Amino acid sequence: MRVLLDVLPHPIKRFALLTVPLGLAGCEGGLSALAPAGPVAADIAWLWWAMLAGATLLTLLVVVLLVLAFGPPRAVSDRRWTHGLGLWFSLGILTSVLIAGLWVGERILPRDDGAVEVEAHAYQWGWRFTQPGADGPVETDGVLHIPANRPVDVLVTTEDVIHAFWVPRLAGKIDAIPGRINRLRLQADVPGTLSGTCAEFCGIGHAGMRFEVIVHADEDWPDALAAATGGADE
Ligand SMILES: [Cu+2]
Repeated sequence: MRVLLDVLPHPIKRFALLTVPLGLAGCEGGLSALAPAGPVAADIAWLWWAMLAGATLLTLLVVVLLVLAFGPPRAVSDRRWTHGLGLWFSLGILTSVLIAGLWVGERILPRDDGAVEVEAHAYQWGWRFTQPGADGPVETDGVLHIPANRPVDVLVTTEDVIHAFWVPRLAGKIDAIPGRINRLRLQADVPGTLSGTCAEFCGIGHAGMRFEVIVHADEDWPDALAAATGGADE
């Protein structure tokens, strides 16, 4: 990094010093998919980095070609440029990213393996969750309670317009569609509180359509559900 800053012109150096820390700061925090808190999110974060690496290599190829185009003419065969770099290099990277995407997409699918099932019901503008308690379903507003270290399937639906359920540190996002139930697999490594949000613009109250996911130790989960009183008041 120091070497890079030494060779950069002064205005670019100042811009980089200002923007790089700000950009990296955006990768932390409650709604960052790059701070995974479970195996599904870890797979997705890994894919994100793989795609970034592929995009970086392709961008470097274009930049190098651009720099060479402004330099003195060189004797390089057309075949090497078009077949070697233009075709095989690009195709190799795009194929690798495609395979990685298919592999991760397959790994994070819900399976018929006895996962805990909870329901997420979206409305303008909030979330109502239903969890399986010892004495019947437990409804909560704005707070989803799940056990740690167990696969959880969230059955997502809505009563009005399209919303999207997203807990970036646990899984990808999935649409909530009127008249349909969509299933999303997630899993949390350790107990704690995570943030979730609606990820589909759904009207004037969309920006405030946040919710919490409280992850309990597996043995504490039944008691936590029994104590849940229906609101974000724990
Ligand atoms: Cu929304």
